[in-house]
Amino acid sequence: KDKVVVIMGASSGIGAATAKLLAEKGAKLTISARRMNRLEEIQKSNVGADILAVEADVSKADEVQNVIDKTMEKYGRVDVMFNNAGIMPVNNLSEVARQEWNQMLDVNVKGVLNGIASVLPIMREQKSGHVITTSSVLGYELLPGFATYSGTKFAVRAIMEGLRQEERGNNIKTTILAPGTVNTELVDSINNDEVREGLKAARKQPGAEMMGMDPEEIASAVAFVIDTPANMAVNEMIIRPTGQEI
Ligand code: NJP
Repeated sequence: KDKVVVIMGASSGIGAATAKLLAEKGAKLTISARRMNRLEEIQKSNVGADILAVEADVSKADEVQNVIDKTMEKYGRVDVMFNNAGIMPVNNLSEVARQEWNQMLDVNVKGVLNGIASVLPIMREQKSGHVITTSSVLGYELLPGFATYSGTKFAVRAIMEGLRQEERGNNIKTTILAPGTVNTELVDSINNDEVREGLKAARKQPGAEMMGMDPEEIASAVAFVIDTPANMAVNEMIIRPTGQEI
């Protein structure tokens, strides 16, 4: 309650669900993504809540910095930075999909670094802050076809643990959020037709409810870590659907 929370990748899925939940809880929000129409829908469905919407492509450092500058203009502080934007245009390495590799590195890795860089000076000055970054169970495990995506999520985990070690003395908390399958639009970013349609079909199979979570369920976990007392930081959260193998 009352915390200033910036959510990158807030236009759908986990980010949008988190924005809605935190708005209900009375947080002061900045929501960001490329699709402004989606961000405006979130604003409209939470009339009375403090929600600033700022367009940004997380792979562009100046656009991420602008999100934080606008947040400072409106609220004067940043308590939580949620680096949640991500894409998953997976393919086997043999496809030599250079463009997909670049996109994944730009959004999933550099996007997170851009987010961290833009809030660190502020959080150090405040002598408090919390950086939450969405990795994945694939930041711990490997699956054929997902090697590059996994690589980006392993990288994010390393960056976040480095941040924890460097900034723990400055009262800056870090949380790595590592979900298993969440029923969001992420599946649409898969370029490999077979993988994408296979995953979509799996959502309709009997028992699918034990193999996938709703973004609202992940949002409640994010709200929990934001609410922890000052002396307690949940540094890693692996959240799988109960029936998921990897
Ligand atoms: O997916 P989705 P999720 N610049 O597609 C934004 C991780 N994860 O909620 O720009 C700025 O509904 C995009 O906004 P827009 C996953 O890797 C998921 O599932 O308008 N924003 C949208 O708001 C990711 O890190 C699962 O297109 C950019 C958001 O990112 C996080 O969860 C499992 C952007 C994606 O929302 C949220 O994904 C797992 C850019 N260049 C990890 N590109 C899962 N769903 O199963 C994309 O282990 N966005």
